[in-house]
Amino acid sequence: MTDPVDPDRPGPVTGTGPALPADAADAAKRAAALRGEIERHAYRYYALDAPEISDAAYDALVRELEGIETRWPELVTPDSPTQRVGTAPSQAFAPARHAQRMYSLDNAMSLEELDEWFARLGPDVLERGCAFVTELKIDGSALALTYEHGRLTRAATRGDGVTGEEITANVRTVRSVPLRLRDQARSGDSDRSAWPSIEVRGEVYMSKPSFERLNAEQEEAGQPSFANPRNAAAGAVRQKDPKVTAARDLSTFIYQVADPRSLGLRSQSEALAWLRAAGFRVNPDIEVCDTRERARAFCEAAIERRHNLPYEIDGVVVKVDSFAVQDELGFTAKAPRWAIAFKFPPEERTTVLRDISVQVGRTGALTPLASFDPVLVAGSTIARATLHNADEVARKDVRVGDTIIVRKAGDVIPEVVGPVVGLRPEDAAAWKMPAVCPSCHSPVWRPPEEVVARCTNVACPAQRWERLIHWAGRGALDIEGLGYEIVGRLIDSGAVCDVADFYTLTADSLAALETGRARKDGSAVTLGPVVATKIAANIDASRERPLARVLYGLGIRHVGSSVAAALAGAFVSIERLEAAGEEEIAAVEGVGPKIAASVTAFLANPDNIAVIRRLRSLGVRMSDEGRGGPRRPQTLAGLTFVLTGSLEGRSREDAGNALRELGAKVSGSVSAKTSFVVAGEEPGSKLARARELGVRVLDEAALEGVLSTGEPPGSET
Ligand code: 3BA
Repeated sequence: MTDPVDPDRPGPVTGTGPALPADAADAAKRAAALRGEIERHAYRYYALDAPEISDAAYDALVRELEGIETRWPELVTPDSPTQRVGTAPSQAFAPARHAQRMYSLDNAMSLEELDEWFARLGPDVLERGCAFVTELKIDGSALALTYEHGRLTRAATRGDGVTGEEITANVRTVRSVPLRLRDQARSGDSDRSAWPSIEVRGEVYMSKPSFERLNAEQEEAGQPSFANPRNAAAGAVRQKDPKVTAARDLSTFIYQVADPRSLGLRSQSEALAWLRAAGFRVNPDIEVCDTRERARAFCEAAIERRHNLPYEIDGVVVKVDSFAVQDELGFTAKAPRWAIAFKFPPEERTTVLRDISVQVGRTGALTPLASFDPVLVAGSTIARATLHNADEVARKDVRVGDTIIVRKAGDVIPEVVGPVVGLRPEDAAAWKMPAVCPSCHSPVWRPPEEVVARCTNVACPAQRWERLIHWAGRGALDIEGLGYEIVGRLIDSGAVCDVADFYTLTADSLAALETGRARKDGSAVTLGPVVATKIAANIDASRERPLARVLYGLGIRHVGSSVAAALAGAFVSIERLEAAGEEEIAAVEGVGPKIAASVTAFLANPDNIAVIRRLRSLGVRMSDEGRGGPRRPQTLAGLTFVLTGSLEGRSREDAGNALRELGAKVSGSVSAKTSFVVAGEEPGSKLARARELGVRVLDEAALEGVLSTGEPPGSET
């Protein structure tokens, strides 16, 4: 679903969707109805993972509500779905005292310890047919949510269990956190004020895919990556600016009602069902176990299952189901006796560190990389891991020749835990960041306050290589065929030095490029006309990419793809961005002073300006002017279109660009991955192929419908 609060999302699209209500009274009614409906769909999407309507349709509802709230600001309520971001950034975090203490959990570090816990419960409890609830132990950050009169009034971290930090503004941006409780969960009369004050607890976490995406973005922006999803989530809820939290794609699983008896609940399983009905996201992967054997089996099975889940877990929490039995068992000084955290054995392996090499990034950042004997860890073989920076190498004190412990952070990213010092060879020397760049031998410089050392040479071939690759990459100008090999060859041959040079290449000059391989007779193998023609066409097509991609492709520090989109939306053409002052840039939603300074510095550099001038003279557009204003919502993202035959109203190229602007991919050939084929007059073989593969076919009218509304084709076409 397109994020209704994404700071990068363009504002309401005027001229589409329902007209505004006639007067304030109608508007109030419509806004209330929209809020109810949006909440219902958000609940279905975020809590139940079962959306009823398309993302685009959902967006349309949010947009309509935004439109009404813009026209009648007095109708904005703090719990409106449009208000997830908007509260002023908090200063520090105020202390938040918990209504009931948040205990910790005792750990069982093995199945034996789990059995000991069962034994400690005592025969009385077990003989009375005690049931257990087993819950996956989400590896996130504990969270307490307070609702008054059914409305979210406070969110807090656990802190020391008595007092946490107040992080309400940030948590409001997490879309699985309901701003209002669902009425279905409340027994009795319909008056909202009849809700008792309620506190619930759970875990806020970042999914594995979101974590990987975040780290990729951090890298793109030249920022340090996060070690694991737990740190990323904990950091995200403690941001000064809720917009940053909003951009982090956090989720929640709620598992506890602080005072369940006040709601008439009698067991943990009832509490979980209540939480789900009240609108919270509750992990479905729980089991009510009649015997300890079943609970034990759930724990054992989870050791294997953990790798297949989209979020990280670090164990299983086993709880006595009945609150009556829980009350009998009570608490120790720090934890309930009626619950235990079964912790997974860590998946760590040892291997031998063979080398610490240094990689040069496109911004010149030097990153130490550990190479070790391949080992199988948590389901896959690893042989390399980043050591992030020199401080990290020093802190871990890993040396070439060391036996090292390796694991996977978040079960995906290889990580060096540290050396086994007892096995260190006598001659192993501490590692130092080289004083010169491994690629160009220019001096390395590390600013006093920074952890990252950089090659100081802008003309460094390794940096240049990475910069050129970045320009051609997926999120940037997306020029298929320009990978490491060919770009490397183009640099070596002297054909390409900066990104503008790509646009001086022709099919002929590319065809003659030597690939570095030789035939038996010693003659050089060249790229050849077929591949060359394709690449030349791809380069040509990239001239028309939207401004956001160009800005991202330039590789300005701190300008990742979402910042690039914000800048493109605000300035529309590179000329206007060049003309803008630093303050004006800093004022753009989602930008800010640090990014603005970086953009201004980039544009103040005559070399960069020269490249931009050349790009322009070589036909790269760098402007969204005449493309229907600011960037349109990417409602067709993830869909692939193929155009065939001639269209009456516009050229195929034009239609392709219009589809791309809505986020679609436009391809030249039909495959099983094609979402839609648009068939004009005299379509030819692509239409036949589409029929063969069962790919849906649109006529020109349907295409125009898609382009004007921005909605993906409905199921009727
Ligand atoms: N259940 C963490 N504590 C949990 C309510 C008790 C508890 C947890 C849990 C104390 C998870 C300690 C912090 C805390 C709420 C105190 C879970 C998880 N149950 N499923 C028994 O998934 N990480 N953590 N949280 N109160």
